[in-house]
Amino acid sequence: MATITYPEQRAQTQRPGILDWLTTVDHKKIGILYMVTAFLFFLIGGLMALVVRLELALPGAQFINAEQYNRTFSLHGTTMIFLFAVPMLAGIGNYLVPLQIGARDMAFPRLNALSYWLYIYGGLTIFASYMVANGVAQLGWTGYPPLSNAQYNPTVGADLWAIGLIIIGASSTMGAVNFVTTILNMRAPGMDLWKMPVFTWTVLVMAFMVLVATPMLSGALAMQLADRNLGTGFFDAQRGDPVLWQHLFWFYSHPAVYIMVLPAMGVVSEILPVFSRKPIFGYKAIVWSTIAIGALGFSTWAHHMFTSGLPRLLEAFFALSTMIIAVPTGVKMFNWIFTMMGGKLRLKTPMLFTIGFLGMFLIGGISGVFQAIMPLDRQLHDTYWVVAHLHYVLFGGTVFGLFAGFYYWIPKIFGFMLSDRIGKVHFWLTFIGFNLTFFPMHILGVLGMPRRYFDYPAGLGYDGYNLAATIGSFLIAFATLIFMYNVLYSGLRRDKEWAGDDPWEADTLEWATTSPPPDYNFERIPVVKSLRPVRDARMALKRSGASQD
Ligand code: HEM
Ligand SMILES: [Cu+2]
Repeated sequence: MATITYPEQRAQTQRPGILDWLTTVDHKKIGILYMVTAFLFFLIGGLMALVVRLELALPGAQFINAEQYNRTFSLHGTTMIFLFAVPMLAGIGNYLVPLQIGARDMAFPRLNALSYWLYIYGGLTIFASYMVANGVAQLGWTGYPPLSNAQYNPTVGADLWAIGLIIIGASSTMGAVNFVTTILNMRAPGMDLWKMPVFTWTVLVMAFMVLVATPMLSGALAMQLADRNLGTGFFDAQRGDPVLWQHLFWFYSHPAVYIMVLPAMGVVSEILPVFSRKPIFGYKAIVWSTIAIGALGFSTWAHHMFTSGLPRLLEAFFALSTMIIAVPTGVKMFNWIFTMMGGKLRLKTPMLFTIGFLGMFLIGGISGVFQAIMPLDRQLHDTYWVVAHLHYVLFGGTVFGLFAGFYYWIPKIFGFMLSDRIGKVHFWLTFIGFNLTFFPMHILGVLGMPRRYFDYPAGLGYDGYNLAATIGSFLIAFATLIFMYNVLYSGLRRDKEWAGDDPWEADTLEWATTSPPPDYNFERIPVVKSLRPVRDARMALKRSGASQD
């Protein structure tokens, strides 16, 4: 296997200029562009969250009015879901999938670049509504009618919101076509589907979900645009049915939760075995449960609509299907726990974030089962309980998984190790800040504090919990600054700690090439004989007594 070190390789290739980045069709560069852009949107969405939390720190209006509040939290939700979480995972997938399957690039490199640039275009369209007077949509991230009907919200902001989302949908559909084709057709010799790394599996299932779910949202948005601008009445209470929007929206947006969470589950499934020094427990069970989640994910959407007056029988169906989907998730949980049991755990930063993921996602999953119980949901619906639940899933799950992945793969992507000491500070501050922010929201929800309100009266027992949540959110922000400092510090210091090809003694093919990989990924396409080809090579080398450089 090639063992050119990073500095030598850097000397061989020229430093890439800005034009090189703007015109690139290399999946690795596109992956990095995706990740950097999505991280910027995470910062922007995070700033909006801080504004929301500052407003709610104390009872009474603080520094923004109700309308500004509505815009801010709406754009926070939209940004975090559509411009941060989904594209960030597409970025990691873009970078890693070809490497993990031993391919030289994605199947359609130009389409890949087009997906990325459409994502920018869609993001700018959504944010362009800031430039228009009264422009920014304030419909929540769900755009429910009647609020989104023209007579209640005649601004062009709601149109830009919908158009931007349609563009983003086109981008992720193209990305999904690319992933499916790449994974099904371009695997290294010997890598049948059952020797494919779990992360690649999760990206495959995620891509199928995108292909099925996204057209539903795009169609619904087009109908909403027609209602607003062409005088149709699909979602009008007199001529059409506002609840139809809810069905179409959640037919996309419930699967979207798994679109955001499955690849994060893939990330932790890569890290757990490597940092437990054991093979993953029950590989096939993990893959089958991924497929099951992908399929069942389409049968639960109306659990978001228990208060919209569905027929009782339908409600019962959706309550049941929601509880059933907890089963494959539980299967995974046990697989992960058994992977750690009896292993030699290495508690480095990637592993800490992975364990954080397991705990936080478990809490989010359990609070979700609470909401599946219809009579209970009548009480919890549209309270802060839901805000707590969704952040335990999307922050505790996706974001913790992402940070685990960053600490694990940045050495591969850039060639240097991140400081583990600073990483641990980052982890603990995030962990404490996260729980301080979102755990009290469960209690606020049970006490009846409604979500999406810009204020609350004193004396209802809300004050202390809200203040705690605001303090926690600033801890998260501080932790994120520490992460950025870590990347800069570890990357810019003179005595950088070089990663080498395989710093973690890992299993999967991305560790078989140099860090960072050359343009063509692999000098020779590796031949795969098991689930852990890099470990096989390492063991063979050890047996033959040769020293590994
Ligand atoms: C950086 C830390 C974060 C903080 C402090 C935070 C805070 C909040 C708060 C307080 C709300 C409720 C606003 C309201 O109901 O009036 C909210 C809503 C929301 N957040 Fe976050 N959030 C954070 C990160 C995230 C992340 C990472 C995601 C997704 C990946 C996310 C997705 C959402 C969504 C979808 C909503 C619902 C918006 C709506 O109801 O329309 N948040 N956030
Ligand atoms: Cu759902």
